[in-house]
Amino acid sequence: MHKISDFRSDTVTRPTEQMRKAMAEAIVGDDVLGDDPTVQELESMSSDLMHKEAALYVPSGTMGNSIAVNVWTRELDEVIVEAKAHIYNMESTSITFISRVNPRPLPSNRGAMDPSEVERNIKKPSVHLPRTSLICVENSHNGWGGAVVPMENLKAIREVADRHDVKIHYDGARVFNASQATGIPVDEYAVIGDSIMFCLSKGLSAPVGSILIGPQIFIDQARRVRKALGGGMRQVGILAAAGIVALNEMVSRLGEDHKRAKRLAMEIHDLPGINLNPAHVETDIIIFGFDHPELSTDEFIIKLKERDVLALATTAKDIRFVTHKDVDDEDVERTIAVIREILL
Ligand code: TLP
Repeated sequence: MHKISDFRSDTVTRPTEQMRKAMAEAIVGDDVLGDDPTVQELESMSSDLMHKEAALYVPSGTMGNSIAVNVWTRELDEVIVEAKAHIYNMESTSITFISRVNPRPLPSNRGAMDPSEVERNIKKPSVHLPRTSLICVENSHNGWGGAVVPMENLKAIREVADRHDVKIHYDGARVFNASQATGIPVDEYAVIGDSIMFCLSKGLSAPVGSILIGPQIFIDQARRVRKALGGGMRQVGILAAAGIVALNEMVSRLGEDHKRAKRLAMEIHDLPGINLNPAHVETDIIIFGFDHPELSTDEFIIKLKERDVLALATTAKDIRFVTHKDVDDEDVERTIAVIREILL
């Protein structure tokens, strides 16, 4: 009997045995009072890794991004975001809800915004116009099917930001995937952002948690905002212990996920109803357009589920599969066979 092959997200990954052991044995303190040694170890490992001054353990990527926007902006400001960015589309309007700033979405080429368009959208503040205080970049880019935004593009946007004294927040939920795909070390990506957030709970398989990293003065304020949002956690070294294992053990295996995503994409891209360029599958995410003469997107998802394959419809016309450590080669081969059976 096969198991359920769950491709909905890399967030579904279960903690490893090593993580569970580390969690059981974690030395803890009260992190809101600032004395949980395991959280401190995870935070200093993270800031060292990214070559920045300080880091803050937060419950989720959404909270990390929300805090960053809040610290870098004030009311009446504007934030430039890429039109399909997670921070703009998938975080329940946190930019406006929490920080009451105006998002300015810009189009892109697979996540890479045109630097001159970015520059054109930096406002000269006036009584009519908001001040542009922040640009958000995302890499790898979830909404663009795990696309890796080219480093030259990110550097050009950094130059624009520097010319106009605007900050950059880097949503690096999957920066380790980008780094595995390109061979560029994560700290080189981190240089692009004044702050960067990465997730421990996606491909890296920790049960909970993300890290926000930046200058000490930014993190000091971020810590206060985290508390205000209810994100101060007490003996949370229990969870941070799994994060330490994630950073030590799980980064180097992400390439396996990318290979499996590529294999799946290569085998299904030319089936009826699927609109997918396998060359666009660069990391662990596959997003394809679905337009079948007999099956709606929802019907296709249901047929997959009846065969113990889980995927997500991200829009009425798009479907997402994500590979991760809990779907192995056998899951991928079985899923290819299931998709062929449904569509042919
Ligand atoms: N993405 C989740 C869902 O929200 C869609 C997923 O399954 O991929 N930035 C990026 C680029 C993300 O992909 C996500 C999560 C987040 C931020 C937010 O992280 P969490 O879920 O920890 O709040």
